[in-house]
Amino acid sequence: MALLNILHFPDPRLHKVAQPVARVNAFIHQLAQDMAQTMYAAPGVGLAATQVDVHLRVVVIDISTDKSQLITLINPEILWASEETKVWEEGCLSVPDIFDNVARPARVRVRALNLDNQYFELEADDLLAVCIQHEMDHLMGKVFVEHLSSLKQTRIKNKIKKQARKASLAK
Ligand code: K1U
Ligand code: ZN
Repeated sequence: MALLNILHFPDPRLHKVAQPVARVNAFIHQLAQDMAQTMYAAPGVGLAATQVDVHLRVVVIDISTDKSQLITLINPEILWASEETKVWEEGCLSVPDIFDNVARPARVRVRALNLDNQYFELEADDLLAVCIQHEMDHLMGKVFVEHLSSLKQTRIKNKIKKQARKASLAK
């Protein structure tokens, strides 16, 4: 197993569109394992392959408190989304220390392949629904801050630049 490097916004590679997985093979098994280890170590509750610079439609999620409910979604598709929306304060491992409110459908039904190459369906609400949609945005090259106003996006970019300047001075 390996810890993978997580790309940080505004890295342009976060905007690449991920390609469908053609075959769930040993490479995908290893990738999913490494992504899960990276997510748990961060720590986070989700990770998309895009965030580790692999542009394939693979997502891992575990919203449990004891790391016991790992879900791997390969080639996920939203089959249904509720009209009702819910606002949730989101964070992102690719945008450290930034949290903001995003409105998304409150419930979704998703279909995906698992690591045994079998389709399964999942209906989700609350944090799981938020997380699935947030990770599927990553696969489309979209970072959650792009749901925010352009004023907020500019402020976030300035804050990140300031953090980077501070970090390079500390070296
Ligand atoms: O995609 C990512 O960067 C992962 C992201 C998922 C997410 C969380 C909350 C709302 C929307 C999407 C994170 O995991 S951010 C870190 C986080 O939320 C968390 C970290 C430790 C314990 C519990 C939550
Ligand atoms: Zn994210």
